[in-house]
Amino acid sequence: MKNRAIDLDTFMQEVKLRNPGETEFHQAVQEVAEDIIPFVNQFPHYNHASILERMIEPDRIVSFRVSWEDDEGKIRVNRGYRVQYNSAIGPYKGGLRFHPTVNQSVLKFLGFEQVFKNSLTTLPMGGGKGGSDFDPKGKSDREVMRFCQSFMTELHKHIGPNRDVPAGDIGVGAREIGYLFGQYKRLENEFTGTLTGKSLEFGGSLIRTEATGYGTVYFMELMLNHREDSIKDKVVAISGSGNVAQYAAEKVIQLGGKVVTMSDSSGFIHDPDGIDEEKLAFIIDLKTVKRGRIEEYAKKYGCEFYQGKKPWQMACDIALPCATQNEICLQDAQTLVENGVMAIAEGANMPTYIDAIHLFHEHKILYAPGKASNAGGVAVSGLEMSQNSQRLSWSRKELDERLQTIMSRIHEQCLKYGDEGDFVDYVKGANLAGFVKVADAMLAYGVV
Ligand code: NDP
Ligand code: 2IT
Repeated sequence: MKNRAIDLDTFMQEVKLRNPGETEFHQAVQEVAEDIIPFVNQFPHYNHASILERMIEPDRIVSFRVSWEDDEGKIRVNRGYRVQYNSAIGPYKGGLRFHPTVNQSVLKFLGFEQVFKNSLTTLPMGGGKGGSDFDPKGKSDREVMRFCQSFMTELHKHIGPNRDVPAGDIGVGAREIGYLFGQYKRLENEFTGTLTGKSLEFGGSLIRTEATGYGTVYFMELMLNHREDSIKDKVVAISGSGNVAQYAAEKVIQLGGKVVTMSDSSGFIHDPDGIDEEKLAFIIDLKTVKRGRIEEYAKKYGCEFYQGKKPWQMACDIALPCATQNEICLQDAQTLVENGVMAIAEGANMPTYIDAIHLFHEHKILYAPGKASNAGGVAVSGLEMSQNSQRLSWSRKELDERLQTIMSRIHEQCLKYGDEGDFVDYVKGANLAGFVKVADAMLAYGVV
């Protein structure tokens, strides 16, 4: 019997019933379903094979206890996860997030988006995501090490270079990857490329640290170039001050734009003179070495710090949300539009609510969803896997060129499916292009 055409509301009701309380996951599915449902109704061989229904269900979810001892000798308990979402086009691939807000809904939304993103990179990677509700903030290096070792003692059973290759995300940077990889190697007694984002001494790739931020800005430049414009002389508001925000800022500065805001979970700083390379070096040291707060920038450079506020209230030409999910609500979007924003590219995953995306579209503002614009990070992770398999390392120049080529291929795929003449719908373009490759692989495998 053949499936009938799918209706978005009925489909979303079913998703909510089957995944109760998982609001972030519902949001990520809705954003994709708005584009995919009309498409699978138009090309019913996908619908008849229930491909979308299969794609929203993860292959498996592993959830486990992580016990560890703090510096006072107290035993702490956290919860660890790995969501292995889809391996149709390659081994599961995606980051690990350590943050107190981590739960199954957050990791399912991230894993689901990762499937589409990894497909867009043109590299052979499936999608997955993992992490823990562990909060690295305020913990000593030794506490972080003991947590990572305990986490990996369980996770190692489920990952491997051809099975599942984790990397970093919020709260997981070079320090954590070092501890995680060290424990993986000990347990498996093998030196493989099972994690990416490794340091250069033990199989890491040049440009991986910069890749997500650089890639986001390359994508922004591609969108602007398509409208015969560029980043040069534009005023840019960035949120976040972690890995992605830092290197997005660096690339904007290199391309002649003026970065006026950065933020953390306490608030944002506004520097009307612009954050230059020297000031950015202060932020990178503050955040990655001293693990301090962005407010210290305002004290050092005598500019304004807005406690508990988001940067979107400041006038800008370009907005680059690079902190976390749901940081641009409808009201923020309205303010951005009123202040004349011309383009948004997401460095973070799902930082924009759906009604805010619709508002940008109504105003024909260039808007790149994270699954397209932040794919440079996982793309260079894919290149780290290739280098590890070859037991070679490529030069910075070669990797930066490959990153730029991948970002322009993603842009081309978005145009292929999202160009509507006077406007490019990058959400639709990314969703459809990401979907088709995975869906066609799943069709080839039969009913799995
Ligand atoms: P980091 O941990 O390096 O930095 C996160 C930044 O976001 C910090 O400034 C942090 O502030 C801020 N932040 C985190 N949670 C919140 C919150 N709930 N409210 C306000 N601010 C918050 O992470 P990354 O830079 O790696 O990741 C940032 C985003 O980019 C995430 O959405 C991630 O999924 C996405 N991403 C990351 C990739 C990567 O390669 N690292 C690849 C693709 C996407 P504070 O210091 O106060 O916690
Ligand atoms: O969201 C993401 O794409 C990442 N956190 C990077 C994943 C990776 O495997 O490099």
